[in-house]
Parts: sequence; C-alpha cells; structure tokens
Amino acid sequence: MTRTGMAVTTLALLGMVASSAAWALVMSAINVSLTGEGTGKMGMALDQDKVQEGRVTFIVKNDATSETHELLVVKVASADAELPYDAAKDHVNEAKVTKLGEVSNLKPGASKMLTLELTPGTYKLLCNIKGHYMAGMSALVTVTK
Ligand SMILES: [Cu+2]
Repeated sequence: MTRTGMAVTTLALLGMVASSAAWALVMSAINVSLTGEGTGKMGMALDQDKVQEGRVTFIVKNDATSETHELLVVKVASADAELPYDAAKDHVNEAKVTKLGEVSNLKPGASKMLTLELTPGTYKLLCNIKGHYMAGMSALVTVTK
C-alpha cells in the first residue's frame, strides 16, 4: 500500500470511529444519586427525568456514608399510580409490580450501571430496602417517543 493509500484508509477508519461515537451520544444516560442514613430522611435525585425511548443507562451512585441502598426500575400505568405496598414488611411487594431491572445491594460510595431498553411510558425508580421507599427513595422517569 502506498503512503497516500494508507492515509486515506486511516482517515476512513477515523471517520467510522467518529460517527459511532456520535451515535453513542444520542443514547440516554441518567445519573441517579441515592442518599439517606439510618432512620432519617432518604432520597433519590436524578440529573434528568425525561428521556427518549430506546437504550437508557442508569448510572447509580450510593452517596450515603453508612447505608446500603438499591435501585429498582418499575413500569407504572401513570405518574400517580400507587405501588402495592406490604405494610407488614415495610416495602413494595415486588411480586406484584412489573420490574424491569435492578441494582441491588449497593454499598456506601459504590457506583454501578444498569442499561435497559425502555419503551415510551412512565417508570418509577425506587429503593426497596425495608422502610426506604416510604422514607423518600423514589423518583419518576418519563420515556418519550
Ligand atoms: Cu435505600
């Protein structure tokens, strides 16, 4: 191969890398911060709550200092739909919801990614460790066409 031929091939390869990188950028990512300790107030903060349908990556970080948290992604009929709650066990009854994915047992300071294919609709994120949902650990995500 001539030097010119090599340069053209290199440029073509760079072009392919650049266009696949651009394609990667249109996929959605949501940063999720989990907070709260012991019996205090707990929370779940998202950097965005509206994304396009398709592949969505949740980048989940446990920002608590001593408390283990988790993240469940559940499909709901509407934003105000109530999840079936088991009061005796103080958590959402997971057998009665449409669970799409989970990051379980996330230690304080740890991060983990979860990628799901999501269709348009409303999704609820929650931590289902005993008492945490009622302490404030939930958030809604809207997936649009
Ligand atoms: Cu939690």
